[in-house]
Amino acid sequence: MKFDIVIGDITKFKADAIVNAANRTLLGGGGVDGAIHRAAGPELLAECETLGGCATGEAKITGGYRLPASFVIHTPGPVYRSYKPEEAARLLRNCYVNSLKIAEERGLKTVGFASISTGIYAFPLNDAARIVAETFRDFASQAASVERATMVCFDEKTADAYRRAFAALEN
Ligand code: AR6
Repeated sequence: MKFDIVIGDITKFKADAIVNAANRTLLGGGGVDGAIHRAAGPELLAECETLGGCATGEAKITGGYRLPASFVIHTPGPVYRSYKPEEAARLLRNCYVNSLKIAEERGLKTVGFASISTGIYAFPLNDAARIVAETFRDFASQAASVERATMVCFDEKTADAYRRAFAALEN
């Protein structure tokens, strides 16, 4: 599994699945979650309504409907201030690991991730980027179907944090 970074709108990203920074209701919200629901259409909410929510750090998959992506993996990240930092870090790592596990179970090859928890949920960006870099590195050796995990960053500042964290792994 390779991992990389692009800047762009994840609702336009072509991949087998995109990963949504959801909340525990899975019924939509603001930020990237709102954008994904708007772009996918009402069928996405209808499917999400059947799922019964999702615990923080877990993940559930739906169709992508009107999105270019075939599937959406929904994962509620931690609200940073609701946990001790180590627990927030563990939960954020779980978001990425559980999303990748679902992608593996479905035999998916390409997965685009939103920057989970670093917007409204206020997880410090550089800490989140380091956790993601280490999680991707650790998962890469066990990945069978997933060939590429891409961080789809909405702005330059976010992309830069992931760039630096991925580069730090190589040193
Ligand atoms: N494409 C890619 N990234 C985006 C897009 C987009 N179209 N729009 C925003 N981002 P956030 P969270 C980036 O706040 O912190 C929702 O209400 C954004 O710049 O969307 O996990 C949910 O329902 C930031 O870098 O997610 C939850 O209640 C990143 O996506 C809550 O927000 C994540 O920011 C989740 O908060």
